[in-house]
Amino acid sequence: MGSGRVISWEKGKDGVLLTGGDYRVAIRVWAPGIVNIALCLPGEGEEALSPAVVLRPQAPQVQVEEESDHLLFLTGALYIKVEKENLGLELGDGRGFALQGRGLVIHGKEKRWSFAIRREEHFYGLGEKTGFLDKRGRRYTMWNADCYEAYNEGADTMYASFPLYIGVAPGGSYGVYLDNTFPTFFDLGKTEVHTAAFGCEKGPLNFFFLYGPSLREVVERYTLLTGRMELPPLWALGYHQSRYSYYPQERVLEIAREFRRRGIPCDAVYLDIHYMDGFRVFTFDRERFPDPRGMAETLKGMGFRVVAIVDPGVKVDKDYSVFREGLKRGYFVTDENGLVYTGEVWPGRTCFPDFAQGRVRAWWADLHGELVASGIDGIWNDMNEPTVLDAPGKVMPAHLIHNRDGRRVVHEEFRNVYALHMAMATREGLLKYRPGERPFILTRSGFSGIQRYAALWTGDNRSHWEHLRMSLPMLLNLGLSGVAFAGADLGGFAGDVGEELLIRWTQAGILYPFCRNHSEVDTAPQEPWAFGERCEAICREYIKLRYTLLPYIYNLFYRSARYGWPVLRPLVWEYEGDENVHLLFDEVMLGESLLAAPVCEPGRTVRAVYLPAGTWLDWWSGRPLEGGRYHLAEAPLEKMPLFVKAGSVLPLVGEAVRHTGEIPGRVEFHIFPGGARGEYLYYEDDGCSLDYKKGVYNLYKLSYNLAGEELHLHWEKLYGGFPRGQAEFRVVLRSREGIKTLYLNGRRVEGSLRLPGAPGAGA
Ligand code: MIG
Repeated sequence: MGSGRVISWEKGKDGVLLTGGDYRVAIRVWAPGIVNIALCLPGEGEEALSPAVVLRPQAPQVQVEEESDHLLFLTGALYIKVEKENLGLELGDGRGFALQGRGLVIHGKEKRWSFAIRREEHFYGLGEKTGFLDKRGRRYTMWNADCYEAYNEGADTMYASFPLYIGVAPGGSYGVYLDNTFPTFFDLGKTEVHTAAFGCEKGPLNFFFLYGPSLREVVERYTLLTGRMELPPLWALGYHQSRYSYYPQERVLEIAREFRRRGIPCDAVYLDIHYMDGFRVFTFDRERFPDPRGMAETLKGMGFRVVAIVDPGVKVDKDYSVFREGLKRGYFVTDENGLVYTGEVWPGRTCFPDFAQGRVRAWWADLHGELVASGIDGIWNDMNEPTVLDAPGKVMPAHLIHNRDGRRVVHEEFRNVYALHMAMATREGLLKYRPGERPFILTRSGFSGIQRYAALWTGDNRSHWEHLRMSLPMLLNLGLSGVAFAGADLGGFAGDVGEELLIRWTQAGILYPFCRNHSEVDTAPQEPWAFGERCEAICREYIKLRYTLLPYIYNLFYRSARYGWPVLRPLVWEYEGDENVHLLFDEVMLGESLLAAPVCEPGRTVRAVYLPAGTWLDWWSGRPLEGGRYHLAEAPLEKMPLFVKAGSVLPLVGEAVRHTGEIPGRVEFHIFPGGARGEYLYYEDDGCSLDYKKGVYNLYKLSYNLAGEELHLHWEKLYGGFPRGQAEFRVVLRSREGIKTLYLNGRRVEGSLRLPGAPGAGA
């Protein structure tokens, strides 16, 4: 145990290199509040950063002072103290935040850093892990693997890995991102109750300390480091219907028609693996789908998009051009002798594209041409851990070889970023064949940084009440791990859903940033109408609510793209100072204004809801409730407790729509008066193209203040780059209690209130 002491140190332009007996540690400040700490062992060079990292060091000023037993770095708000004796680190801001390191430990093959767990500290992040919101007391491994059988609260590895944890304590918050794509571990007080440790056996012990001091700032820094999402197309935020599998094409059309006939809004239907010819990727089964293009056009006419599944595995079949080409050009993963590896997946014997190679990604991107030409709008990447059905643990051998453009990389090192690279290729393909349009990619597997390319769903959950409940903390922690665009299969994938579960799951599911109903082959029907009128009516109402909220949700996506903030948030995000919410896993906030308490147990018709300080309005009745305490909320089957913070301004869709294509022109602002003032920053663009990156969008600010019986509204165009934006916005006062007169920008308003928007197409 132990790691020896610092023998010498030298200062570089962005940090310090410490040399011990048999190791070196580089400490570099990358940006204010982002410190990189990398260990180098003898014989190891400094390893390149993983593709998760997109930030480049900005080298802020660092001052170093040496004392007999320690070194002290001063940089911006932070100080870093390094004990020479054992490399103990102390990081702090001198204003309440202080984190004590427990030193570096190299023990056999294992190397790890650790920090003392602080008083009342809770741990979040870690991406897609099951269990409750706070991960304290648990140990997790980062290793992408199918977890169909092991999908439960105690699961260790999952489909996607995010080697990030966040510690929140009264003194302030911090995060640690470990940039190593090999299997890594996070032991947050399990082995040693008062120690949070993280490390690995292989690959670099290279981590980034992310300072807060608020949770929000930690996530902002993490997403500065690993990137933020791009704006998805608006249709991707609607309600989506999927099943393993809808076929033939007549059945797909029938599903779409059912939605329209029943007046249930929906934006997309999914093609699962049965659309392919013998599960060969990039083909259609021509008997089941004689005319995919015609089908897609009919669907488009009804306001539907089509998302098709694409797995990485390529069927071994000498008459199949994708296989022949891939084999001839050396595009598949091989063993150390260059022999192509095959494993069993749906098509039978299957090869796996080596996405580490740039030319393989370019080839894969090109293969999407025909899917796009067939009218496919979005791509769904599954089995991309990758999963091999006949391999031990469904994981291909660790010693297989990837070729990272000239450098041989073993599968054990590349596996965790396999799906990330596949998503890069898929994105290239969609951009190539539909230039200027926002790609929509859904992925099962991933790694830190996946948020730049794809939305993520949490894989093969089950139609069990526990899985409905578990979806909330999973999505909350994904949101804190940079993946704001995430969802769980609404209704549950495996097993048979029942009426009550589908109702409760639809109520909760409309809050998921990615909202898709999906279920496994041979399970009970799971469409909103599967259980008769009562269920259908309730599901319809909640799916409609999703569409009512879409402008607000879209604006949350805008904020996520800009700042990395989650869309679905744990209460601790908004009320970090309120210790009552630190463990709350079954209440969620959709942005800063809406708080929902989904019912996750059968037979419940009331539930306890904690409301944080302030006044909250019951969404359904408008009744005000005082926060800072628990309330018992009525929750009959048709009601999910939902609250809006008094003082909020929300952009909502005023009329019922059938799909997102009908939203433009129908946005209105709803004011929920409360307190003396409120404001809202409204973002608007075309919802589909990449023009927003060139400034084609509008930004408005609507604010109000309540002075006695006068409500003063201020409407301001902060930026106007999208002349085809909505021409006029209606304002709805959700309560006029105590309000006698209305003013807009200083002028008294009689009658209905309308705000001027964009100048229109002519401008
Ligand atoms: O389980 O493509 O997680 O969503 O429907 C077999 C078939 C493979 C796993 C995915 C699931 C999908 C299914 N796939």
